[in-house]
Amino acid sequence: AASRSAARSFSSVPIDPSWSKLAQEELKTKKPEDLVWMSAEGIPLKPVYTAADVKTDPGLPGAFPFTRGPYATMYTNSPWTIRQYAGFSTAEESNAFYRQALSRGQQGLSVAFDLATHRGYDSDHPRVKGDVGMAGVAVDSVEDMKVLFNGIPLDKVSVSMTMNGAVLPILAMYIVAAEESGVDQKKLSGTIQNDILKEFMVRNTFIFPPEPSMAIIADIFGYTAANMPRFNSISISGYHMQEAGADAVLEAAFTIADGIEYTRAAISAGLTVDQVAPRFSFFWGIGMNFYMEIAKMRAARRLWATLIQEKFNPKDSRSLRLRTHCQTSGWSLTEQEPYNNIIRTTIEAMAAVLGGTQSLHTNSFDEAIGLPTEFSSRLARNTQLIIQEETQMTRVVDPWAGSYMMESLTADIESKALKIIEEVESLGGMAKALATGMPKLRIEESATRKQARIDAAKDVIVGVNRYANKNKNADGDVDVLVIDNTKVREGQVARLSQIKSSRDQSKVQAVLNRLSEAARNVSKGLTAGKNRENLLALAVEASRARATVGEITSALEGVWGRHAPADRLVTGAYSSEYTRSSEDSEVKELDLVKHEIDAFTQRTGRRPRILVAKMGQDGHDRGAKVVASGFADLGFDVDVGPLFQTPAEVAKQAVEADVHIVGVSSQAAGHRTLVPELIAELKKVGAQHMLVVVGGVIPRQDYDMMFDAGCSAVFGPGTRIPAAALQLLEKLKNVDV
Ligand code: DCA
Repeated sequence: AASRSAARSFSSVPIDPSWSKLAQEELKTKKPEDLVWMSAEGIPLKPVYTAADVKTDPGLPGAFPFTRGPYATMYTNSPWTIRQYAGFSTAEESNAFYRQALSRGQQGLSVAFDLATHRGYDSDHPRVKGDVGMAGVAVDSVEDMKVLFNGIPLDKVSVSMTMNGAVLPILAMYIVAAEESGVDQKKLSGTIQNDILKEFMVRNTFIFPPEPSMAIIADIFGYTAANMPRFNSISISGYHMQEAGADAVLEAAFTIADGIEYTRAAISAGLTVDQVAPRFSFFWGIGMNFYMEIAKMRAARRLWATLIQEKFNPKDSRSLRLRTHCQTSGWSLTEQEPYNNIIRTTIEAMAAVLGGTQSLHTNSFDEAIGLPTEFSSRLARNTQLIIQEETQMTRVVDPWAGSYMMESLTADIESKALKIIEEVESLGGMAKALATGMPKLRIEESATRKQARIDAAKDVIVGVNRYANKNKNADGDVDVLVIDNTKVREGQVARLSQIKSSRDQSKVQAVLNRLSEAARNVSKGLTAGKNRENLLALAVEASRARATVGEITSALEGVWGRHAPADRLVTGAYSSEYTRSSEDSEVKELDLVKHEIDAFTQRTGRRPRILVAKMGQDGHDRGAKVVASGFADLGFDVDVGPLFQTPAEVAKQAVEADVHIVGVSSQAAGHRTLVPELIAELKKVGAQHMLVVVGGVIPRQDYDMMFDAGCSAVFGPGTRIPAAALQLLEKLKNVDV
């Protein structure tokens, strides 16, 4: 298949003629052009590069345009920060984990919050029953935050917090927790993610509508610029775009475009570029396309420097310097043969390091199966320690500079990304572009194509679509962390009621009223510092008074409302990529699916209909979207449910749409609580005949629990869409519909 697709197009890619002659002898019947490989980004990778391919001098590290790194000496003087992202249900457990990790080589902290906290709900809220303590630590008030950092010197250890939706209460509680442990906010070093644009694009842990969300960010910029000089006020994130299926060019382009939009937001709020941009930081996902990832990081640094210079003309050169965190790709991890993931992560970590990252998280090998254990976390951390301390890779700055291939690839990514950035700018910048749906659709289209390439085995994944181990249990069962979500919730609820009974209620109410007043002023278009109070300053006061995350959020939500996204589905991308590149056997499989669908339609008078549902606060919807697009392209009728549903809401929609199948997508362990509840709700409304299937990150250990609860099938990561469709059509034969 590889040579067939290569032969299709690339006679126009210039290949060195002298080399072509040499190559021709070895190639026999093939042509040198047949060796050109087209990447997902639409960049041809040639078998050989020469000096003629290099058009740009990368300059020196630490100097404009920073292609080779933000610092002159890079790792030769100070290596990247080993910063593992973690959070375990309760503040106590997480604190113990952080302290142990720091004593064993970790250098900075990175806090994962649970989904309830992300979405601004206290742990006692009925909507978040399945979410409390899942995929991160539950924080309801400053008391939880104090436990979280107990015994950790916050003036020395830098702390990154992945928080976007509930960014005001969380950053405020961090400031107050530090203050009450004797560390002034001036001394705090670290990063708050605070990147709401990508939430609207891909990650979905927003709370408020876009406009007030941008006002919150500008207020955080203003507050940190004045009070927290060592703190990075934002982590502008491409990572989640890559996880949602964006290729390297889309990831770089949309992320830089976001950064430009944030700079503009700061300037409209009365700040200067040099007050904010030096404390902007970035965040890349690093996948398996090794050269591409290194080139992406180099290209992005150059793009940022060039565009910020051109658009905002800063005086401080630090405004031009792109500093970044990287995380190895969660998407690239497979449930099948999970130990392969250690190898993948190592290679990705090397790409991040050779690309010049400032800070790095390496994934645990079991993350496609469940939440990481202590064992898998240790291996992940050691992966970085080994690269940092055993390989001597830190001894040279940007060793790829001057590589014909790397300089050429860097320039290719730069020019392709620049075109997309210009397209976004011509729509009026990222906020406006988002409103048109363009970035989201581009990413979803890229994701769907990628899935089709994998299903057609055009992109090889060892152990999944090639070289699969027939003996499924060869590696034994991998341990996963099981969280007793009910117990975590009970503990949180007890602490909440204790706080609420011991605080000065009138003081809390007074500051919450001021927050609502400030929110109203935001809606009137007033600017912080001049004619209204700064939202973060108010959240700090509220946190000191022991207001909770949920209360601070509600005070604002009462004015702004909660954002409900409109949804669109990509069509055609799956089937076009699939048929274009498939082996005959795979095309036959598609024909079989079509045949079965026709048979079903004849039997029942309508096409098979599936509702793809997301329950709880887990906003990861790439899987759900790809499945929905794929099934629609195969000929199913597909309904896509809104995000953040309760089981009862899903059951209601399933009945209203009269579907045959409810497909639940679960990425954050909520299925243990939510799937049994959904099945009970379906029974209640007389829809027990509907097939319920679950897909996503479902640990093997949970499969029996899912089947016992009444699920018809469980589809883990790596499931091919046509295979899943055939299995469901087979099951529908036994259902009276
Ligand atoms: N020579 C001299 N000083 C150096 C060198 C060098 N070669 N390299 C780094 N430094 C300095 C930096 O200037 C910085 O000092 P500062 O605090 O006064 O600015 C300090 O050493 C730390 O280095 P830095 O590169 O800023 O690394 P981190 O503190 O780890 O920050 C950054 C990395 C990406 C900027 C930050 O936003 C971050 O940690 N992000 C993580 C986001 C995250 O965890 N997300 C989770 C998903």
